[in-house]
Amino acid sequence: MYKRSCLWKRVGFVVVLVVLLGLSWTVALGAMLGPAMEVSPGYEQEVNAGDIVVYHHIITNTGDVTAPVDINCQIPAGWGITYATTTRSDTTTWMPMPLPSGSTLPLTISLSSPFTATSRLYTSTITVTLLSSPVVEFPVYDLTYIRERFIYLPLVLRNYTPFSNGSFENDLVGWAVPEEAKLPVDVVSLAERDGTTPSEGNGMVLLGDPQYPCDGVPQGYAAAEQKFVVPANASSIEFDYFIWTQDASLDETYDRFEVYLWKDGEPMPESPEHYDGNMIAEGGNCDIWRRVPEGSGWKTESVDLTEYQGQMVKLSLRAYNRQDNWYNTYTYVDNVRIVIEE
Ligand SMILES: [Ca+2]
Ligand SMILES: [Ca+2]
Repeated sequence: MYKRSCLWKRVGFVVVLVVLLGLSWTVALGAMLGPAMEVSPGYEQEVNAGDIVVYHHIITNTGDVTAPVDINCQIPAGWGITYATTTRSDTTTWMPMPLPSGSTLPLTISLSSPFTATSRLYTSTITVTLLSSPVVEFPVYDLTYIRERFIYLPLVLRNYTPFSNGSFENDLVGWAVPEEAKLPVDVVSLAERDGTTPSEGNGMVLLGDPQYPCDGVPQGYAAAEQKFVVPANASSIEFDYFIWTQDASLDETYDRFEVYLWKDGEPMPESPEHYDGNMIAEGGNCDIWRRVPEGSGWKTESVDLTEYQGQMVKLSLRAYNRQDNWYNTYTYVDNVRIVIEE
C-alpha cells in the first residue's frame, strides 16, 4: 500500500508539473499574441506666441488583435487643438476607430498657442489608448517652447503681435467679447444707415445693433476687448470711429461710446480714457438720427500709453445704452493702432 501510494504521489507530481508548464506556456503565448502598440515619440519645437505648431505621430498596432484606438490630449490652459488623421479630421473630438493588427495610423496634432503665452516650455500629453483586453495606454509628450518676444517696430503697429487685428480684417481674432456685455458685436464692411466704408481695409467692428426699435433697446453695452503688452517706445493708441444715435449724451448717465484702458490684473477704472456721444442738449427723438461726427467720415482719437510702456494692459471699446429702453445708439470702430515714438 505504501509503495503504491508513493507511486501515485509521483504520478500526481508529474501531472501537476506538466499542467503548470502548460499554463506558463499559455501565459507566455498569450503575451506574445496579445495587444501591443507603438507610438512615435513626442518632440520639441520652438514658435512665437500666437503661432500654430504641428506635431506628427505614427501609431502602429504591433499586437495580434484588431482594436479601436482612442486618443486623448491634455494641452496647456488657453491653447486650442485640432486632430487630423488620413481618414478624418475633427476640431473637437476624436472617436475611437478600429486599427487592424500590424497597421499604422498617422496622427497630426495642431496646437494653437495664445498671443498672451509667456516665454517658457509647454507640455502637451497625447495619450493613445488601444481599447483591447487588456487596455494598452501609451502617453507621448510634445513640447512647445514659446520664444522670447523681440519686436522690430515699424512706426505704427497694426496687425502685429503684441497687438493684433486692430483693423478687424480678420473678423474678431485677437479680440474678446466679455460675457457680461449684452449687446452684440459684429464685424461688417458697410454701415447700413449711411454706407460708410471701413477707414482702413475691408472690415470694421460694429458695437451695438442698428435694428432695435426706438422703445426696445436693451440697457447695457457692447464691447470688444484686447490684452496686449505696450511696446517700450509706444506713445499712444489711436482709433477711428463714428456713432449713430437717437439719444442725447449730456453726461455719463446717457448713451456714449467709451474707451477704457487699464493695467492687466487691476480692476477696470470707473472713468473711461475717452468718450463721445450726441452732445446736443435735446432729449431723444425716435425720428431723428444723429451722427457723430456730423455729415460723413471718421473721427480719430487716441489714448495715452506712455505710463504703461512694457506692461500688459487691457483695452476695452464699449458702446453703452443707458437710462432706459428708449433711443438706440451704436458705434463703428476701425484701425486701432499703436503709435510708436520716433
Ligand atoms: Ca479695417
Ligand atoms: Ca438709449
